[in-house]
Amino acid sequence: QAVGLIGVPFGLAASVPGTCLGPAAARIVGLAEALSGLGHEVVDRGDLAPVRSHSRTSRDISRLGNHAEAVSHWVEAIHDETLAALTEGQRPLIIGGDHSVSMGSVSAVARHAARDGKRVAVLWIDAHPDFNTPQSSPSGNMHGMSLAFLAGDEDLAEIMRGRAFPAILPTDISVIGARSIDQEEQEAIAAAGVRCHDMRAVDEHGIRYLVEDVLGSIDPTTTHLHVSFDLDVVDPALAPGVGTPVPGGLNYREAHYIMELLHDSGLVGSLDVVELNPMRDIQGQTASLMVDLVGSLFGKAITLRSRQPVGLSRAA
Ligand code: DIR
Ligand code: MN
Ligand code: MN
Ligand code: MN
Repeated sequence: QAVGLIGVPFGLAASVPGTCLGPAAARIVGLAEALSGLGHEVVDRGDLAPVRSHSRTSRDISRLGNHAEAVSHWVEAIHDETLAALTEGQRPLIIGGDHSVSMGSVSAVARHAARDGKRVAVLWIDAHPDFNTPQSSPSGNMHGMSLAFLAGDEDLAEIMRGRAFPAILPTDISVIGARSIDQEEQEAIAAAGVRCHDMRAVDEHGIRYLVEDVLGSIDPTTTHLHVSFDLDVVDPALAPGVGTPVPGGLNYREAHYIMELLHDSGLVGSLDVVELNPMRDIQGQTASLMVDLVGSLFGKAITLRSRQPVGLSRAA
């Protein structure tokens, strides 16, 4: 299956400017070449620009968060392009941009999966669970609201301007690597029943146990798995090129091991990699790490080995 590469040069939903340069940096350090080097056919769909005429409502949505109008236009454009990639039979790979891009990509994935009679499970690999709402957000930055939007928050639904998609069930959402969670956000996650494996869980159980826990419940005949990787999940010492660095993140091997296990599972149907901020990066270090991590998810292995899939196939 060809990889449908979509660049999203948008960063107004984050607090720190610069993630709009993410796709350019990813291309410069050789993202497409890394994938084709692993034997994948890559259809580079280019970088998106928003089309304002998509708007279906004149309603004022500015109360939803900072730059809500711009976020909405971009989310629409991302949604439509991701849906087109899926319809053309490609496996979408979305390069951000800030994490609001996942509102567009995952909503499209959910819509496409529903046509095939499937639902969507989301694995959110991030220092933040991004489960704030316009009411709970301390910052008003909409990249901290993406997962709440995808879980069906009714106010945030206005971002889609009439496009409907099946909300992701909270029980189909897993977070790995969280270590910065706002008070109300914490309560909302617990109330919804989202599976949240924070950094302490990584300490206590290790990556393999947690990834098995996430994948173990996924039956590929009924469920499409979308992975959303926020580079700030990695420790800032290794990934300085992000807008909101938080100490105590994944180390190099932990980050790669997640991607390797995901590859071995054969379950990943779509991926976004977000929050690369080249303005904060040091000599392309984080951009290169991004490309290497994507490589691990797409089959790069240290040595030749047979796949040892975790999850259902292992239990069976
Ligand atoms: C914070 C930061 N929870 C907020 N979120 C970030 O503004 O809602 N997400 N940085 O990646
Ligand atoms: Mn299909
Ligand atoms: Mn995020
Ligand atoms: Mn984050």
